[in-house]
Amino acid sequence: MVENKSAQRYAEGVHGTMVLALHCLARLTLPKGCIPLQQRFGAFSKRLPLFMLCTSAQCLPLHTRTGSPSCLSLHPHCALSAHRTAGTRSFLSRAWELSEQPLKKLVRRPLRLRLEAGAHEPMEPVSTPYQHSLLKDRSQYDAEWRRSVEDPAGFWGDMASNYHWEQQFETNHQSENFDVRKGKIFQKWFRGGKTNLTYNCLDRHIERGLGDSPALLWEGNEPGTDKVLTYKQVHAAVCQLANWLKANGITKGDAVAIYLPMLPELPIAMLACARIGAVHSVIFGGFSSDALASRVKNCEAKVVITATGGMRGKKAIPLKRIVDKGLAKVSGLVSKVLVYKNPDVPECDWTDGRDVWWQDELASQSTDCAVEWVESEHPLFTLYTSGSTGQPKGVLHTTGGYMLMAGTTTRYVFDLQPGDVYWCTADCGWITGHTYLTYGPLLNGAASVVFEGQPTYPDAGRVWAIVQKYKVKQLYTAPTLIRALINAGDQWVTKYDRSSLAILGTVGEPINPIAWQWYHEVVGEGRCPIVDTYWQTETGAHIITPLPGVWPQPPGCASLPFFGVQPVMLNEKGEELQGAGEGFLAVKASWPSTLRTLFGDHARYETTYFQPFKGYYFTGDGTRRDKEGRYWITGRVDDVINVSGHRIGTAEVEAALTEHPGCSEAAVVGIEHAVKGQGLYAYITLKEGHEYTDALKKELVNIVRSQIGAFAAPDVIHWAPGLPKTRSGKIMRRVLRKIAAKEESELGDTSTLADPAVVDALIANRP
Ligand code: 6R9
Repeated sequence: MVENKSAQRYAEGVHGTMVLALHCLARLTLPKGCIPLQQRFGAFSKRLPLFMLCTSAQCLPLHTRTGSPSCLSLHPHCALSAHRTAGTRSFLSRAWELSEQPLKKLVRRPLRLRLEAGAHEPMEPVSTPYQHSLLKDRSQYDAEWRRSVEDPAGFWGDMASNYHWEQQFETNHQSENFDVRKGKIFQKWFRGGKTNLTYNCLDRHIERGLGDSPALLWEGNEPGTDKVLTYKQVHAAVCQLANWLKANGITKGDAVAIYLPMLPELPIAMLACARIGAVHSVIFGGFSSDALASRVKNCEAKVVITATGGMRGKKAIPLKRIVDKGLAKVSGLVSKVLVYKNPDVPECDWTDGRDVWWQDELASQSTDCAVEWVESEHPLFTLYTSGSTGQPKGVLHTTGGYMLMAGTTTRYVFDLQPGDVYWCTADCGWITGHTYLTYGPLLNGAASVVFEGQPTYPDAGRVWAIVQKYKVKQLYTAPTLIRALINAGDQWVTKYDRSSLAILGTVGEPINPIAWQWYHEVVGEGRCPIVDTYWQTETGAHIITPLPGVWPQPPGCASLPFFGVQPVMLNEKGEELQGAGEGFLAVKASWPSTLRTLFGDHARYETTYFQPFKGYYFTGDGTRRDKEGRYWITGRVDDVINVSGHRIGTAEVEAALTEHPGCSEAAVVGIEHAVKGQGLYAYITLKEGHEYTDALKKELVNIVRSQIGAFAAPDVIHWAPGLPKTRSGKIMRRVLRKIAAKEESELGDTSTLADPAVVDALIANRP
């Protein structure tokens, strides 16, 4: 039982939502509208004498376990406290319920409420003692940040001296136009400089005697399968592949598509491209053949590097088969497919003349390959990400600025130093696997863990077994995985030695405070600062992030800008808001790793990022800023949904659904999901003559799987003979979101709907 003295109540605003969390003891009279847990959970709830009220109307207790005291997963954006129960390291979390109107009013007024003597406010910043190796304290950060924005060329010029430049850049190396009214948007960093990212990741360390240190620590899908590659070994493999690429006609500026599982060959392929100035485009192994084809076509890849297949838990993914299918749709473009024979998935089809084996071809290549020195603004990679229209965007990053931000953020945010064992659980198919699995750690001479498998295979202890095995010092992962591991139970964590851990990071979506606290308390035993890093594919590197040990960290807060980044909070009119409040998150000036364009579509680049608020880069996210100037990211404000930290454009999913011959119209919205953060909820209108059946639901889900990938499959299909549209024919997504969230009492004004009756029909039709 939770002891009386530890009962707490507080109200906290996060995500613009005022939340009143009531931790009631059984004796307390419940306010109207609060449903006792007992009622919801039956006998299990007897161990949770707690009640919660939430005005966001989104907070529902979603997961329970009947084992030892455990956590309930909650609405990911809500602030809530958790405290340890006597005698166990587990947390009891709180269930949330909807409150009724009078209480809402009460809650909305002050930010924090104290409702009972002895209550305390648990969401205070957490101080986790840690001595940062570069920054003494907050005032040093303040001074350096100020210099970085007042004298960007000087500041980044100094930082750049940590890297090798074959040709020194000019003193005044930086220029930009961030304002569409003044002409074309551009950003240039390190003008006149020539460098090479792979040289800086590998050769530089070998030259200073780190050649025999581990660079990549590969952990295979099956426990017990592993491989250590030193800097020298990675260098040799990179050179062999770089030589093969050259021998096959790839030169500076050519595009190479990479579709590989998480084998060491994946970062090696990226580094090989960068060594010769080729532009890599990594396509996530979860993408379907259609998605692969559209990306290969868009980036104009001449070569595809793939594998026979890859293992995810017990499942084999036939990557080569997907490539064959995809390339059939873009015939004539790709001249060579280099196939890594993965012994776990040995079979695949073969196209003579086009397909060649990695193992055969590379063995005869030299392990030395001259570096191609490239201008600082030479393209490094394109990476496709979802936007608010159907067509994915090819985000293009260039060499010098990206290198500087990748190296510097990794050094400061993870306090990463040569020899550290660092593990980022992301796949290289996403930006995090580029900046913080490959380039950032290698630029800093660290050992980066590359994990092929699934974090819960063969059991829920795998992550912690890997931490113990490699003595991981910095662990970087996503809130969705943290939530999944919370649900598995603390015993999986505590079974393994985590004493090597020093810093814990998260990325991909706002982290709910309960997940934050579990990560801090259970995983890190209260010793490890948590860095909740906010950034995007487009920003190339962290832009708002804590720095470990430099200031106390409130759970769920991305906090302060990294060096060189000037965030602003804007209102709808694009005016900068001062002080505490809430608004749109934008950035005022260029930082070194800003995306330079969308490949082949500079106009879309300007429209997407620079048109919405003139003079600013618009992130697409909302933010809250507290009176201490800290930023709390509140999530996307556009039609992009964040599922398990993966960005999915609603328009992309809608386009796939309407490919079905029976589908007349589709509208997709996000719903809260306990583990994934957000899930996809699709409203479907069928064409005349088609029947609303369960079999058809399956077909619709399958079409999304095949056009985009399984991770984008809708969680719910809601039959919608009519959609709520304005008289001008625009779908009112707000109404769809409310119905999906079962918040129809909060639909708001529907008077502009062409046919308000469709709303009732949709509610009646709810699956
Ligand atoms: C790195 C990455 C970017 C979107 C971004 C935002 C969300 C990422 C976050 C976060 C709150 C954080 N996001 N990190 N939201 N707190 N620490 O995830 O890139 O796949 O392009 O997604 O993810 O909504 O706009 P990407």
